[in-house]
Amino acid sequence: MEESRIAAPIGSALDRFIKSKQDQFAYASGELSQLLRDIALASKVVNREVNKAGLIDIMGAMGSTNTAGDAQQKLDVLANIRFSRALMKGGEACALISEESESYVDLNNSGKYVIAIDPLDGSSNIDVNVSIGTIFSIYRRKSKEGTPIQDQDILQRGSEQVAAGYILYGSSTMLVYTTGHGVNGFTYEPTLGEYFLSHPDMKMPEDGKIYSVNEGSYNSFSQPVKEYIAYCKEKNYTGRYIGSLVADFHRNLLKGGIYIYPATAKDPNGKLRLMYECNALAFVAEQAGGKASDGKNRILDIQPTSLHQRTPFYVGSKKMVEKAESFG
Ligand code: P6P
Repeated sequence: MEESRIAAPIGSALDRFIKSKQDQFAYASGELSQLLRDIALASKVVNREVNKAGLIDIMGAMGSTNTAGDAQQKLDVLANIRFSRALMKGGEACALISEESESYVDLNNSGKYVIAIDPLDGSSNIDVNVSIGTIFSIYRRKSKEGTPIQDQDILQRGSEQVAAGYILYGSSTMLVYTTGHGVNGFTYEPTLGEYFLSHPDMKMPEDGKIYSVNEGSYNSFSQPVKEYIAYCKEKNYTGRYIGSLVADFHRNLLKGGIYIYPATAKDPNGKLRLMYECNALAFVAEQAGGKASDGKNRILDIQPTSLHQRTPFYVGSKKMVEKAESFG
């Protein structure tokens, strides 16, 4: 039996796990290994910064510099720098799409991959010690290596992702990713500086009783969204909304549930970004047996027309998303 068909034992290190699954990745496993190693490396640095942010904030309150004497950078800018540098040095990515950069960043190397990333989603929650996350998508470039990056490399449908995932900086830090053959979760062991398989073959419960939506915007929701919320209340579902997409998504992945960020008066196309938030989580959700749409259309089928375009986002347990969609 091919090694990739054998379930990797809990506790497998990330690198070894990737190598054991190499025939599941359409391209050279070494390239994926390097890409995930680059992302994991940056996440370890961000994790360290996030975990001491509170302390530095306290110190920073005493002056405009942190204990190291550096001007304190906003963590999401710092995270963007860390991920950009790691990917540039790793050499496998030729371009980077980031929430923190207006245009894509040409990494000026012969890499075969394009990365879309939200370096630190929910960073405003750091001050109140709420979990935050990094969200990433990995695409294969379409144009010939060594030629200038083209729109066809950048504006790809979510269905073109070759890998995607997130890092959750929470009570423990986790890396969850898919290459299109299921979803696996790794927990970071800081004393060893390594991610270890803790959640093999993750499956999102087909149904659930948790709904995540910011009801503060209720008055500007469409009638169908209001009707679905009323349905959840009639069914005595639990409302859980952390205000941190990765944290809400991860809980719903484990326990079953739905996260909805619909169109609102303030954000008529929804608040969340297709390229570096929704596509990655939609890929993970589908690979775990869940569903993701904009309320009507499959997220992964949406053809992007601009880097930072927004979309309404319904993601979670398949039956819950289908029920929400059924209200029109
Ligand atoms: P609101 C954080 O800014 C974020 O992008 C997601 O992580 C989170 O789910 C959402 O926005 C919160 O937005 O409008 O409910 O505060």
